[in-house]
Amino acid sequence: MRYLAADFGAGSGRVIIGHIENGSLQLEDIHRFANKQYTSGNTLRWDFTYLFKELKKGIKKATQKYSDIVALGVDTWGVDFGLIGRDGKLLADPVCYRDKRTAGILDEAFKRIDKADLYARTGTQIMEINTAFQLLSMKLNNDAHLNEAAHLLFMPDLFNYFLTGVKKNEYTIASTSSLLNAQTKSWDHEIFSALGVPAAIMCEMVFPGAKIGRLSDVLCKELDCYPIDVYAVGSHDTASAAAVTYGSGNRTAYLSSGTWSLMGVHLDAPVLTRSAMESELTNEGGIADTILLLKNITGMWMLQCAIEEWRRDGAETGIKALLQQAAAATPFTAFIDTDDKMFLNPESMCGAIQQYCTDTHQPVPQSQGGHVRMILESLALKYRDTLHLLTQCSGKDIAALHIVGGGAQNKLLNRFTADATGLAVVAGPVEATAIGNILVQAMATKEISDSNTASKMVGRSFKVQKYFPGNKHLWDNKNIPVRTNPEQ
Ligand code: LFR
Repeated sequence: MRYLAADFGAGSGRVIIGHIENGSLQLEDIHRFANKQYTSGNTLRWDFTYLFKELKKGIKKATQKYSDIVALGVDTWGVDFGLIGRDGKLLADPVCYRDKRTAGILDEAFKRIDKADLYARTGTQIMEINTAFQLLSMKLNNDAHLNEAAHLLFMPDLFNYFLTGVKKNEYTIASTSSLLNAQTKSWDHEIFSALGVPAAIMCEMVFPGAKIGRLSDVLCKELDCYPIDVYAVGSHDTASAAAVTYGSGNRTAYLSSGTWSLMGVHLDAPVLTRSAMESELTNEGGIADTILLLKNITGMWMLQCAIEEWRRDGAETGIKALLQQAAAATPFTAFIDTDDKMFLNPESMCGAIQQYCTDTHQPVPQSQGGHVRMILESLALKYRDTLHLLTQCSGKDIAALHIVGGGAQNKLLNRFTADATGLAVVAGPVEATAIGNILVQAMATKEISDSNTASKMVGRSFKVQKYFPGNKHLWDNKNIPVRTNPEQ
């Protein structure tokens, strides 16, 4: 029995086959592809047709190789969505959360709903990118597609719809929207009416493990493949990745490290306090009825943009060499708040970094290695500060940190993180999101009995690396200077 995980990240996507052999989970990469936003007119969008084509390629390759694929699950980044017209067609490519349409939208939102009330209902970190604010900006611009829309499907829902013809909203991805009530786990109609956003476009909610449907006949014919059941998984990539860290123990925090760094703790119930709101923590849906209290931190995005910029300028250095240069660069020259709005989607990331340093009276890094070191050290400090907030708001006494995802491969950052936080760090597996996705499918088909068994299987199946803190004293007096003119 084999499972297919389709995992779409903001920078790349992959289709991975999983199967259980002698109590251990085996993975096989079957298809990988790049992902990137594109600009059409003034709008930043995702190329859904291309992404769906790549998913189909993955399904075709997998079904040609194996005849025993029983299930498929899709996970993606959060908050973004496609609108479906009355004729069942996608009205336009989904807009990317980094698009400028939501710049300044929070002022408009809070004229309509009280910030603390919104947080108490949803428990969602208030970020301009959230679905609720994207929809509000469309409404304020009298957006034709919003007026025409019959259904809203979040990114994973959209793939599931094109695979099966079934329109559902999955809970974990819905929990990134700022439209979901954290206690009832259903749409909060008062938020819709306060913002003037139509609740009628939302679909029936499904939870991880629910069967959505089967690959449609048309698709099976097109791909010359046999039918496969499509399941709702932790379809928010963060939920799937965090699922892999359940077994790490009650005193271990997790960090899902990719384009974003999602750092948090597993809880049974949401923390909807003012202090959680002020700490900018979010309560997102996890699998198996848990809550992920976490912070969205800008992660590898800055590094990805800087590398892309050096490549465009013909000054590309491979990541390995860059990390070596960073390791040799002078420590602690400057720190940036990676979550400053100026880094969301700047024309030049290096330019934005320089601006931040100038604004905060710090020396501007000169070399590529210097830039990389400063980004990584700043991230490590952000992790340290976030752990304090998580401890305060959850009451958990955090003793270790489990890093999963692509960023777990960054040894220099892992070392900085152990040193800055003073915690033991466990790093890996890299493909946590696909693993979490597959585990939910295997629980749905009853090949795995429950999440405890799933956690033990993860422990047996994947190697991890350990880092122990040293030099904490060097980090203790370091702080990230805040810009005093953040509106620019
Ligand atoms: C990570 C992630 C975060 C979400 C961000 C934007 O990939 O899903 O959880 O806040 O992307 O959607």
